[in-house]
Amino acid sequence: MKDFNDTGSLAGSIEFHLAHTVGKTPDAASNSDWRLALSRAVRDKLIDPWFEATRRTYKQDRKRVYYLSMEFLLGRILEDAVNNLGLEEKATAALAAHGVNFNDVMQDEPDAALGNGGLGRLAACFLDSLSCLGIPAYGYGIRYAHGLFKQSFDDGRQIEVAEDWLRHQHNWEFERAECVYDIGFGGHVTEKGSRAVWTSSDQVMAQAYDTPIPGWQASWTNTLRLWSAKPKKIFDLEPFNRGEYMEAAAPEVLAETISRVLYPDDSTEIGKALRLKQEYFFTAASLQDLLRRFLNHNGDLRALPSKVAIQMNDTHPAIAGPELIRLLIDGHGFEFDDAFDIAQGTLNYTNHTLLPEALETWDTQLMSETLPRHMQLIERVDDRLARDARASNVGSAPRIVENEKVNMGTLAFTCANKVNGVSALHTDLMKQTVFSDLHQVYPNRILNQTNGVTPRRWLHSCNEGLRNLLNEKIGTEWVCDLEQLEKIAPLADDAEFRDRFMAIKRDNKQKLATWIKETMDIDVSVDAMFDVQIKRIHEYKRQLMNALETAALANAIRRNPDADWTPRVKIFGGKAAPAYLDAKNIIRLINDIAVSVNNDPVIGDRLKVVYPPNYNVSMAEILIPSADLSEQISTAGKEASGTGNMKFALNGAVTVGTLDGANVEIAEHVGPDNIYIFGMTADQVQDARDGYVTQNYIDQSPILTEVINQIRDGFYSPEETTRHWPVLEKLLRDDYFMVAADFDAYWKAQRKVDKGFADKDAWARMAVLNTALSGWFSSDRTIQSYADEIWGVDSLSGARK
Ligand code: NBG
Repeated sequence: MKDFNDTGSLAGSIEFHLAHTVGKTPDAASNSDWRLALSRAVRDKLIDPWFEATRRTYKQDRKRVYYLSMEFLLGRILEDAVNNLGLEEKATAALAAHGVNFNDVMQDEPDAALGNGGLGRLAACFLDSLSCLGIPAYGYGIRYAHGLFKQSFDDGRQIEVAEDWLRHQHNWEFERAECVYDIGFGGHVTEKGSRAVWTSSDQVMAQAYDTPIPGWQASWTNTLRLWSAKPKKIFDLEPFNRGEYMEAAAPEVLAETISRVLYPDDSTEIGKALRLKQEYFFTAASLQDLLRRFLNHNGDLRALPSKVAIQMNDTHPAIAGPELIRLLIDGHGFEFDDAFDIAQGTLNYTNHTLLPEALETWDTQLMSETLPRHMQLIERVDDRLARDARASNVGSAPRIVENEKVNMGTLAFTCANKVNGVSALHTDLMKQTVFSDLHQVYPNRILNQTNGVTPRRWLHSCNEGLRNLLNEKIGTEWVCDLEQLEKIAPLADDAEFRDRFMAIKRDNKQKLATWIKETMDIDVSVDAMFDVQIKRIHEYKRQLMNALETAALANAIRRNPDADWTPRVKIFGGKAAPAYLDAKNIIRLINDIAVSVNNDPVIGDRLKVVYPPNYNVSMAEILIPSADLSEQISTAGKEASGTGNMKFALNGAVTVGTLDGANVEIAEHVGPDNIYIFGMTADQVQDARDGYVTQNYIDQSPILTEVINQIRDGFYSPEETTRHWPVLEKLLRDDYFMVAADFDAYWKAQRKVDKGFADKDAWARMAVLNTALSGWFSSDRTIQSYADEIWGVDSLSGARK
C-alpha cells in the first residue's frame, strides 16, 4: 500500500486519483482531469491535520469562533492549498513527468466567486489567517450555484453572463447529506405565556457542504461550511399523478432558488424578499448547527458566550440576534431578558460601509410576513434599546423599527457585544455619524479593527520573484509574521538590492504585458509606469476622475508630443452592479477613451489605456505584482477601509490616494515621502457640501473644462456624439462624490508622480520601502486583534503566531 499522506508520494497519489477518482489514463487526461486528480491528492493531505484540529479543539474544550458571512470571495482554492502546503515544486515535477504544465493545470480552476468585493474577499483572507493562527473557527455562508456574474464588453458596454463554477467540477468539498436543518418561512405565531409556537407555512432544508481551509503548512485546518437549499419534499405527488409534471416539481424549484444566485450588488441591493430569505436561511442553519455542537458538550446555554463567539460580517446575518433569542426562549425556555443577554454576549458585528444606501432596512410588512416570530422579537429588542437609552439619558433615542422599516444596522448593534469599524478613520466616522446615538447609549461597544490581507496569497503565492528575494534576504518567517519585512527597509539604500527588486517588478510587468497582448491585442511597454485601478465600479471610488485625468493627459500629450513625458499604461479593472446604470456609463466611457488613446499615433507609447474584462481574484493576482502605481482615490470619508490598497503597497507599488479609509494608516506606516496624498480630507468634504456647484469647479479648471467639452462634443464617440451625455449630466447635476472639486489636486499629484517615476533610483527606493513598511497590514495582525479584543480566544499552542 502506498502511504498517500507522505509528501514524497504526491506523484503516486496524483496518478492514483487520475485513475480511481477521475477514471482516466495519463495519455487521455485533459488539464481539467489533471486538476481534479491533483486537487484530490492535495486534499488528502489536509485530512489528517483537519481531523487533528477538531480533536484538539474538543479535547481542550476551546472557545470557537463562527464567522457568519453572506459572501466568501475565495478565488482559486487549489492554488491556495498547494501554496499553504508547500507542494508547488513536487506538484510541478509530478505533472511534468507526464508532459503536463503545472501552471496550465492551475489556470484551469474557475474562481470560487461567492462574493462581490471587499467584504467577501476580507472574509476569505480572514479564513486563511484563522487557520494560520490556529484559532478554532468555522466560516458559515451560502453555497451559491451561481457566483458573481462574468463580465464581457460589447462595443465598450458591460455585458453580464451567468457564472457557473459548479458545472466545471471542483472537488474540494465534502457533501454532508446527513447534516441538514429545517428552515421555515411565513405562517403564524401562537403565544403560550412568554413562549410562542411559530408554525411556518413554507420550509426548506439547509444542507451542509464542507471545505477544509488549511493554514500555513497545514499546522491547523478549519472548515468553511456552506449551506445549500434543498426541498423538504422533492415532489408533489398529487399533481404528478395527474400528469402535471411542472407543478409537481414546483417545491424543488422554489427551495433551490434560495441558494441559486449571489446578489450582484455590494451596496444597494435592499428590500428584495428573496434576499431576506437568503439571509435568514444561512443564519438560521448556522445557529442551529453551532448550538447542536455546543450542546453536545455543554449542558448549560448560559455558558454560550464563554464558549462561542459569533461574528456578523455586515448586517446580512443580523437576523442572528432575534433568531438566537427565539431559539433560547421558544426552544429552551429562557425569559426574554436572559435570552437577550446570552445572545448579546455571543454576537459581534462588523460594519463595512457608511453609505446610507447600503445600510440594510426591511419593510416591517415583509419582515412580519416572512418571519412573524422574529418581528415580534425585534419589537422586544427595540423596547430593550429604548429602556437602555432612557437609562443613559440619550436625548434622541435611536429606534430599530421606524417608519415601517426595520433598521438592520441598529438591530445588529443592539444585539452585539462589540461593534467594529474596519479602519481608524471609518471607526471614528461611525461614532460621529450613523451610530452616534447608539454610541452614546453603549459607549464601550464600538472599537476599531483595521483590515488586513493574507500574505500567503497576496505575496507568497502571487509574486514568486519577490517571495524568493525576501526569503534569501530575511528567511521565511515573514510569511506568518509579516512585520519582519521591516528588516529589508535598510536595503532601500542598497543600489544592488534596489536593482534586483525592480528587476522582479519588470519581470512581472513583462508577464502582464504578454498577457495583455494575448488577451486584448494591445502592445504595452514595460518601460512605462503601470498605473492600476482595480475594484468595483462605483461613483464614490471615482474611476470617473481617473478617466477624466487620462483624457486630459492625452490632450496634453497631443499638444506637445515631444515634451519629456513619463510613459504610462493606465489599467482599469472592475465590474458594475447590473442595475447600476451610472457606473455602467462610466465603464463605457473608459472603454471609448481607451480606443481613442490607443489608436492615436501622436500619443503612441506615451499613454495606453487597458481595461481587461471580468476582473476577479485571479486577475488581481496578476495585476497587483506588476503595478507601479496604485490608485486609491475615493472621496474622503466614503471608503471604509480598502484592502486592495494594502495588497499593492505590499507588492511594492506606490499609492496615489486620498486620506480615506486605510490609506490614512498606510501613509502613517510607509511615511509621507513614500506615498502621494492629494485632495480634500473627510472634514473638508463635509464643509464643501453646502452650496456645492459642480460648474464652479469646472470653470476654475481649464484642463477639466476641455475634457468635459470634448466628451460633450462626442470626441470619444464620433459615431454617436451624445453617447456620454448621461455621464456629464449626472456630474453636473449631482457631483455628490466631488470629482470636480478634487480634479485639479489629482492632476497635480499625477504630475508629481510622473516626476517621481522618472527618477528611477528614488522610485525604486519608495517601492522597496512600501513593501518593507506594510507588514502591519497582514490579516494575521487583524485576526489576532479580533481574537484578543472581541472574541476572547487565543491561538492554539503549536500553531504559529
Ligand atoms: C467594503 C468596503 C471596503 C472595505 C471592505 C472590507 C463592502 C460592503 N464594503 O472599503 O467598501 O475594505 O468592505 O471591510 O463590501
